[in-house]
Amino acid sequence: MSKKSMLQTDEKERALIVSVERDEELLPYAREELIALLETAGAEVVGEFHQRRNKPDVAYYIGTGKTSELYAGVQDTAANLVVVDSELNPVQARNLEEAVKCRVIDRTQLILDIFAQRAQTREGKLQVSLAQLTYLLPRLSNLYTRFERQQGGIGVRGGQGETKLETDRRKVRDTIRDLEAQIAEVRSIRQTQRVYRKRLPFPTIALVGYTSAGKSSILNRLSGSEALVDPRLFATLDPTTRRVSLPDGWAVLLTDTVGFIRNLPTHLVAAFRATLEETVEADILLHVADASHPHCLLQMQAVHEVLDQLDAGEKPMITVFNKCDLVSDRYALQEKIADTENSVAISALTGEGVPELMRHISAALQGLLVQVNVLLPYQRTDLLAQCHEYGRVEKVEYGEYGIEVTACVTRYLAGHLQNFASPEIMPERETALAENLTSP
Ligand SMILES: Nc1nc2c(ncn2[C@@H]2O[C@H](COP(=O)(O)OP(=O)(O)OP(=O)(O)O)[C@@H](O)[C@H]2O)c(=O)[nH]1
Ligand SMILES: [Mg+2]
Repeated sequence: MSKKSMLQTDEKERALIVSVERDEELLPYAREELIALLETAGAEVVGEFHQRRNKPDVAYYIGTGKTSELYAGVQDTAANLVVVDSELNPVQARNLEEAVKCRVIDRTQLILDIFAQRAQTREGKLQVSLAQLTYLLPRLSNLYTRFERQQGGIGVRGGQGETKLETDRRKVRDTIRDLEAQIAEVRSIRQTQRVYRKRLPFPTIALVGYTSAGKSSILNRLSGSEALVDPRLFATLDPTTRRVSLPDGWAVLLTDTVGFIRNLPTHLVAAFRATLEETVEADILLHVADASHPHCLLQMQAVHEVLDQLDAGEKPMITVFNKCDLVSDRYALQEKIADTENSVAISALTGEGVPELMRHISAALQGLLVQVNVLLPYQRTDLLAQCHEYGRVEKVEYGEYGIEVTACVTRYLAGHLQNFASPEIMPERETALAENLTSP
């Protein structure tokens, strides 16, 4: 990692977590997830404060009484970080930080920080920086307050500090514009690669799902590749595409990408929108869910919400209940499958259910294929080769007028072949052939 992340300092952060939850049932789940996020970011959780309230406090997020308790908690545990399990508005963040005399960050910042640690490609890094700066802009003045408190305000006090704040706001806005321009440039390069990929008439499948559901493990299992698999959250950030051969002879392109999470920060969805949209532009979505997770259905719902935001909610989808090796209640698993259209239970770890998943993929592919009947001129054996490579050839006859081919191919290839559609009657066949020979 070249750049030190916001969270990681030389010492391990000692974090106190704070949450306000209306739904008592959700509390343990939200708590566990926040702890997992903190561990992923490399911090140690030294204490917890939970409050059940209908609505967070406008000024402090938690009530004033709880704020005093939190201040005492910070002193007792020598915490150097308070993490709030929600998105704080700039005023709440400032007030709380002043009251507890400790750095306060929210769940959004924590997730942005993890993304910053994870980003590998130039595009990934640019997108994370953009999300971070967009988040920071309305909160810049908080940083100054923090700085004044820590540094005794020397050099940033009063009017001078204000002027500096304005200058810095301008600088941040300029940097945001610059980042957007750079992202647009990187994107146009990727667009070219994508057009090239689209020219290959392989059907495309995208793995989507909650973070840590096992998407990369499934990519590895199906393609024999070695994408990064990690128990920590958001192991994968940048999309990876692999070719997968199905037992019935078809090949598909399978793309693995960033996982989703409940309340995925809007800044991140916005910054990653292009990457995500490209991914979900696939012909079929493979929605991977962790069947062993106690809140599997809640996680699936969160995934559907993000997909809806990306206008991909209506795509053909196979739901994959993964990690079935960890599920002891097989009856409950069967119920999940029965309740979810086009779903299958697998274990990427043991391979259980993988043949059935392959069958589901093959069946979904059938919906994308069309049967063509063409008469190819002898000069276009390249098209016959493409039918063999990317489709299934059912009949080939070398005749006087050309090569008669019946094949099942993707719609894309069928589009290319339609110029050669085989006419039924001989005189028309001659006309067609003549046209074919003159077409470019
Ligand atoms: N027991 C069991 N563990 C699994 C299975 N599939 C994945 N895992 C584990 O779950 C963890 C997350 O797996 P990944 O494949 O990295 O999950 P992912 O969905 O790609 O996660 P992100 O990239 O972080 O969004 C790893 O520790 C895997 O070893 C499975 O079928 N059974
Ligand atoms: Mg992954």
